[in-house]
Amino acid sequence: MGIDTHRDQINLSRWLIEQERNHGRIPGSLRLLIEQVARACQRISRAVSRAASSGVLGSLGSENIQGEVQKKLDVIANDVLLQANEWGGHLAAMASEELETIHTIPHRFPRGEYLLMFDPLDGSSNIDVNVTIGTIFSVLHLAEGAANVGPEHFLQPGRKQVAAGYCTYGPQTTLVLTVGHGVAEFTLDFDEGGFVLSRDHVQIPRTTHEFSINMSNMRHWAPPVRRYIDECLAGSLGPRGNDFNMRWVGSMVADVHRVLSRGGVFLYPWDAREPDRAGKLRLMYEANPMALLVEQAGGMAIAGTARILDIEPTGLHQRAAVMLGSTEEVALLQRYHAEQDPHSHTTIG
Ligand code: P6P
Repeated sequence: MGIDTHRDQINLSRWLIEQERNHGRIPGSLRLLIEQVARACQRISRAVSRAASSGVLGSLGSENIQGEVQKKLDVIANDVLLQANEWGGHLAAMASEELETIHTIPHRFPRGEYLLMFDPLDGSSNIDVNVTIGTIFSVLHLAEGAANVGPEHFLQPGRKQVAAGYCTYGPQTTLVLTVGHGVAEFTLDFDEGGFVLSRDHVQIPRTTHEFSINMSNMRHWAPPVRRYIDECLAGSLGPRGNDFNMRWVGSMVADVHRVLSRGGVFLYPWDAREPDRAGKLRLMYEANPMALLVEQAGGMAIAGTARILDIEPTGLHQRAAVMLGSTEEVALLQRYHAEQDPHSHTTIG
């Protein structure tokens, strides 16, 4: 007897309508915005899966505003998100890792109450080697009465996000989303032609024996991170009394999705080679959305001693140190940062 995999499937639209109608958790305008973002991710997923055959792998030979080599798919993904979201009437403006300043809504379209930020294609150094990459997005409310929206309106702490999520483009195309009441995971179903609920009420295990960090940077870490990783590496004979496993995909969406799926701790810490830079990852459209998802799933997300969601932003593209995942491990990291010699390096946050 065949297994009816489509019986009672809840698709993204139904889940969002239930959040709006049954729980009064989101207004219709936010529901429609999220649906537009999801449809854009569907289009990006198709572009990624056809990249080789359509000749859009590789670099453009240009750099983005971060001074990073721009991949063809970075620009394609960015354009898909801008075009999909500028006409809906839900947004006042958008900000992207690929754009130096904000993208205001053209006058021919109505303006809305939300601000959308995104990293259109995170992990793009993995595109050409067929490793999971993804889109990360964050939604804020435009301040009441704001007339001409500017970059300053985006500079809100992560705890103010009204929605956040990411979409992985890997063996499956998976959308992971929070609207502030837990985390739900949707998987792109080609028969359905859209995202269907694959996991609701996602919870990160409080404990883990798996850490995720780029070990090649070890000699450049601040003492608290070095102490934590050294103890993990010491294994069952060391102070932790357990052996630890390590995973590092080098694509934040892939590494964070693993943490959300089975627990773990993900770190991209401050690096002594760039002492004036808090970290590599960007606060507004990488650290903040991932931190909200992790906290909504029962985990923790810190930048050192500070909670990531409490960092007061000063720039659209500012960076942050990121340590997130299973609560017991992140709490230990936070303690080590609090204990560190105040005269040693102090990381921002
Ligand atoms: P590294 C991808 O370029 C990215 O921004 C994140 O997705 C990822 O976690 C990190 O950088 C990987 O950095 O230094 O290991 O290549």
